[in-house]
Amino acid sequence: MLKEYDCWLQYRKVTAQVNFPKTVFVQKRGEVTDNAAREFAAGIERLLGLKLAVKQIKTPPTNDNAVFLLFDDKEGKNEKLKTEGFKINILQNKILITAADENGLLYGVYRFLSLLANGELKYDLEISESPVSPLRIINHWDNFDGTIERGYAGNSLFYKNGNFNFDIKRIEDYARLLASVGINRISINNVNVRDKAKLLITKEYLSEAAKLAAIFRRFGIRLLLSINFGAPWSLGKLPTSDPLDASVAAWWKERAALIYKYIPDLAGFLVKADSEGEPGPFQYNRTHADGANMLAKAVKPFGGEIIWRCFVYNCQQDWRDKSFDRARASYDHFKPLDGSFDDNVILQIKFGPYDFQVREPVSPLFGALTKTRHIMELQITQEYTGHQIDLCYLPSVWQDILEFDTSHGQNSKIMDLIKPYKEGSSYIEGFAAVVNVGLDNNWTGHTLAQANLYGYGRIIWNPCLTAKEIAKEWSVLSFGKENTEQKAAQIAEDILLKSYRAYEKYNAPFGVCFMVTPNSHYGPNIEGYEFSRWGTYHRADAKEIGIDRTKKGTGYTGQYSPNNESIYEDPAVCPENQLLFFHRLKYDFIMKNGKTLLQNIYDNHFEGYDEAVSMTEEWKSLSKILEKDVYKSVLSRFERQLVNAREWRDQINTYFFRRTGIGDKNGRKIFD
Ligand code: GCV
Repeated sequence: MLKEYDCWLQYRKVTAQVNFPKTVFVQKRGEVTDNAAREFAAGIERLLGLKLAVKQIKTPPTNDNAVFLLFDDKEGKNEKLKTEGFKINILQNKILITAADENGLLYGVYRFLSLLANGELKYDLEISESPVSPLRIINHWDNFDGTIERGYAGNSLFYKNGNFNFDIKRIEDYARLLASVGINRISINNVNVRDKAKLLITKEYLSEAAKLAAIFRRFGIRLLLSINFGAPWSLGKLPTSDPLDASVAAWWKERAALIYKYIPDLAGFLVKADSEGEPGPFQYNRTHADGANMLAKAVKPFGGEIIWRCFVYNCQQDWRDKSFDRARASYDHFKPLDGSFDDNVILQIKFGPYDFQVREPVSPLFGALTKTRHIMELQITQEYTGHQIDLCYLPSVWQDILEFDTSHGQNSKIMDLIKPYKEGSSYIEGFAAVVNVGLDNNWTGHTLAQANLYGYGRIIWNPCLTAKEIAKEWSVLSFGKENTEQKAAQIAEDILLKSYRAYEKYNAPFGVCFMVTPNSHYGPNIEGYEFSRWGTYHRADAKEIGIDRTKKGTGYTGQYSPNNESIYEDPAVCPENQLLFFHRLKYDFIMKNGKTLLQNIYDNHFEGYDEAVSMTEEWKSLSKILEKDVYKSVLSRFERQLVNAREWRDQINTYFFRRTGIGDKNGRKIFD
């Protein structure tokens, strides 16, 4: 029985694999610890039907047969337990969960419960873990009217009609889901801070935000607020928001003091500046370092940080002008500023140079910034990957990103660079991702899209986990492992693992990007962005397609380390899935499999659709096994996905057939 609302925390009844003590001793510390003990007892009650007695202690009794939730007393100094880490020991007469700190204890509790749920507890088991990414952030793009920018799972959990509006129980359940996969920060409002959202940093709204902060706090999650850089002018009625103007700096200091009165442990501000119409320092001829540092000084006395987005580009481009390349923008703006940011500024860089495309290269800023703290931004919500109608399992995307080698040196893959920041090294401090949840009962619209939220938490906790391992974990936790549940879990895992490749095949070919319907970003519109101001062109004509980003073209390849530059410069060695991002090629360009580019485009589109059909068929094999409503809701998404995949296949194939006049070598149907 799958309860969609519970996601991966199903906690179905199991038999204890080890002798289970009836008392929990928990070392006194703070409210996250109290919550960890509550979560432990509640989880055990659901899993084993056992009511535990929870007792607080100062120092652990030595000879009791009990569960112990303890802290490593040498907190911070202990070699083995790193920040937010934990250790689980199952002994003959006791169960020990020892943690470095309060968050670590909570994570240890969830890990223990998932081991029990999966039947993996045994005597002498010892597990020790700590998160690889220090910052594990969720970004909400929720608006105060209750809508969610790029949200596909119902309205906001936080707002309605211009005000806060939330169900405490639901927020608590949400915090539990996030904490169970290790999330430790959350921004609660859209980075486009418009209309009433500008009032979030005023007394009236802060008192409500503080209530949310209190819920998340118990789960070890600190709040971030997205702020509008123009607030001194628009809210404070100052004549300017110039970051170097003393009255502006003073306004922010005062504002920060007010905000921290309401939320003393606020993690800081998230800022989208000079981007897609949002105000920023450029308006005053100031740099982004000027802007970020001014804010950083305002929050510094309270231990706050400024997360400053690098999604800065000209969105008023003239499509006629071929000299300008949007892909260059982040690096061109931010690389020269490396080293000029205060130590409580963290740059948030989208994983690719464009915008969460189905396939694009990893941003050249990673590996290039050595004197500035930074994190990577991902998108869990499926803006370009099917709107949670089409299935697209995103850990497959993220695994490719983590495997990207920034310089082909020693330990220079993205996954190797994730560590706490140290000056002089290009360390990535963690991740932020735009979340995919809303008020839908199953949180994510498509039930299988829950795997993307789960997968985000898991992969940033441990970037060595593969997409396959995560799919397996999620499927078993969600569908179960007894009798027919096992088949459902197996099929869910299988479908998840096929889904990204299928989606990529029927989408824009070989990393050329942006053939989507303008604004909505769902479904094909091959020339939808060709003659617009957004700077995302493919420039297909009768003979060629793609942008030349080599030295002879826009020079974008030069932003990478020399090794990568030479790989991307040459179409013969450039990864084929990004070929058209870097090169302008003739349709008869011969690819590694000996077939032309055009024939590969046709093949992928026929195959992509066929793969969507076969995933649907696999799902149908569960018709007698699954609860009707779960089965039907997912099936109806697959049915819609087939319509979309067919549209992509036929529009792309017809477009290139009309352009070239060359048909499919295998004689499959292309509409003319
Ligand atoms: C929040 C893309 C999206 C926008 C989003 C923007 C951003 O352009 O389409 O909806 O705005 O990215 O990341 O700021």
